[in-house]
Amino acid sequence: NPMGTSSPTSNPNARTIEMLEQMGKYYDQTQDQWRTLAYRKAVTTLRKQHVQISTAKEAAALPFIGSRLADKIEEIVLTNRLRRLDSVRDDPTDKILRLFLGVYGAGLVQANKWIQAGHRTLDDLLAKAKLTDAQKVGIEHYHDFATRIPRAEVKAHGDHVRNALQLIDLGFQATVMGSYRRGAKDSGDIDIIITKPGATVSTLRDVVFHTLVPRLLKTGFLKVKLATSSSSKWHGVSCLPLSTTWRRLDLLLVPEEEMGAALLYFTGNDIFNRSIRLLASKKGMRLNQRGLYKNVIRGRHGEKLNEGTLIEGRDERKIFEILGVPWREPTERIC
Ligand code: DCP
Ligand code: MG
Ligand code: MN
Repeated sequence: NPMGTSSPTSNPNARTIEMLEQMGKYYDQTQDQWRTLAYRKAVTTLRKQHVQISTAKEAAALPFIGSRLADKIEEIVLTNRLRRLDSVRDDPTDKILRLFLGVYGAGLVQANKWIQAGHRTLDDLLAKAKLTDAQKVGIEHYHDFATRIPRAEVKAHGDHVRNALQLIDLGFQATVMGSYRRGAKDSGDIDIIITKPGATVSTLRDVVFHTLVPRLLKTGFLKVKLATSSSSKWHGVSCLPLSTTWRRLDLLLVPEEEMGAALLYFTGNDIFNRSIRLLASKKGMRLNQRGLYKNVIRGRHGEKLNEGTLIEGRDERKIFEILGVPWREPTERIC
């Protein structure tokens, strides 16, 4: 439950939801995106039910619940447990895989390589594996990065970045995005959009990458750069003054004319984004983090054959309007 608001005990399917969430979390840790999504959708469906769903048949009749998931729901209600969950929990190789997949930047290929090489613990990796600088940081701060960040602290990181930015140029704006903008009580990382009305991306880049980031690295607020995934993204680590907990921080530079689409994209959540993009493509349009485009020509398999023409990028509300979707507050964009 990303909002941390609803009380699970009030739902007649609370126990089932709890177990399915654990199963979904397991699949998330093993980077099985398809199953993670399936479990999240099933949980969302179950949350909306006002009666207990106790048989596979009842479950399978609901949206987003396939026959295998339906069987699991019946098993939970009948036996109060889920054998699949017990077995994955106890499998030692699986535990190590999940441990290694929790290292920042490590994917399935890397994690399996470490296992193949005989490594079993994070200390093994530090002592014996050849690691990138980012992986080293990911291991040394494994616990910090696995800990949720309380909302007040997310805000404090955002304020710190904004204050430093406005000492350089008062025209700059910094907005905290992601789960924070959706109102979550805690977040996995800190996502910040930086913009300045009228400024080009190259100006933004200049100020942020050549002045702001070096300055904040010097003061010790920023600890280390982990990656720059594109020319307008910075992934790294920050730490509040007087704190010792390192946090994952993402900066994204956005020109004013793309702010609406960027706000929409970085507010999420990821499933909401998928469904609104799908809707755009069904209407012959295309939505990405830069804008909404029309006259997109698609081939017989839905693949796009041209880029289309930009219709709207600047205004988040207008993008909803053009798509014919009633406005949804960020806090309502939870799927
Ligand atoms: N996003 C997306 N699809 C992805 C990853 C991200 O659409 N595969 C978008 C929606 C997310 C936003 O980017 O809300 C920020 O990504 P995060 O991974 O930081 O996710 P959240 O901020 O939503 O959650 P968390 O609290 O775990 O950071
Ligand atoms: Mg986030
Ligand atoms: Mn992020």
